[in-house]
Amino acid sequence: YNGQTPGPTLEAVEGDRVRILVTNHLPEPTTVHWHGFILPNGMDGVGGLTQKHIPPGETYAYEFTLKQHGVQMYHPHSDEMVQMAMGMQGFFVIHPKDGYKPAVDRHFCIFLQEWFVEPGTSTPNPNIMTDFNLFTFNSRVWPGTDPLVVKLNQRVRISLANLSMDSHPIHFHGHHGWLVGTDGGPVPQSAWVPQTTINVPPGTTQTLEFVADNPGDWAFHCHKNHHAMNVMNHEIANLIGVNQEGVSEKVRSLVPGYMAMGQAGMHEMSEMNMGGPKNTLPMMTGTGQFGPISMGGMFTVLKIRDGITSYEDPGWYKHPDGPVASKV
Ligand SMILES: [Cu+2]
Repeated sequence: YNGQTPGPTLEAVEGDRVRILVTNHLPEPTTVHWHGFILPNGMDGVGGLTQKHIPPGETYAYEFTLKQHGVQMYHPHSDEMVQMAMGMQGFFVIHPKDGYKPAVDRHFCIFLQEWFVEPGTSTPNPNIMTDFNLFTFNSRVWPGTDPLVVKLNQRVRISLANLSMDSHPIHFHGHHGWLVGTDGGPVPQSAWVPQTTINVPPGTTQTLEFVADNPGDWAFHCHKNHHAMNVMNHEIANLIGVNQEGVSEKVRSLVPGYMAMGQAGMHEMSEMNMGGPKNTLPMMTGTGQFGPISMGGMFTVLKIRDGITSYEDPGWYKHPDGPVASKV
């Protein structure tokens, strides 16, 4: 949308009347569905059912009044499988007309996505149904994901949206938070459920709120372990505990450069870059102040700091008072 994925985050206030012009620059028809909106049926954007598909080159108008508040999505309802797999999706945040209670200081929006990009190619393959190889926050994999920079004691909202084929249980460290809203609207405060992991099923948004009262660098990631890694072959043999002594030399006489790996686990993958076809990524990557972080995919760092004056990346946490686990 507008040359980017996710598309631009649209923001408006409950009660606003909005008019959205959609010009189809695709080589095939499309529509835009306003996911979770209470609106007139003819504005719902389901091609063939509630409107004509928008032909290539034409502009259609959607116009409706926002009768609700919450974090919603927009996406095509015309050749959905291909168009969503190619990245057509975006947030539409409707703010409450009376403000948030309690007031919120920082609000992040993160789209959870999965892709299959054949190594050496650059076009996502929409025909893949289960075995994806790239898992992204706002179309980026760790360590290219943005850090979530927050001032100490701020009240933070993180809205998570999912139009992929799998659920994504998003886990955050060092804090307890609450599920405060979905694409079905706000959850009354009396019903807030304490959480450290928010599961985000396909076709939903889930909004997490917490008070950032514990300074540090806190991991923030999908808890499906294969989703917090980059491209890997899922059909390799399991070599954990297998004595590979002498095997490397024998195989190397047939396959130059062969390395036997995996006997003790996969950590060694995070310390070497084995190279690969163009446009591929190491399976585990990113380096912190204490060594390789051995993650990828849906992973970023929530950086909570006292005394910062901007939201630029403040670098690694310096542990001024706190202990750090170390050799005894
Ligand atoms: Cu996931």
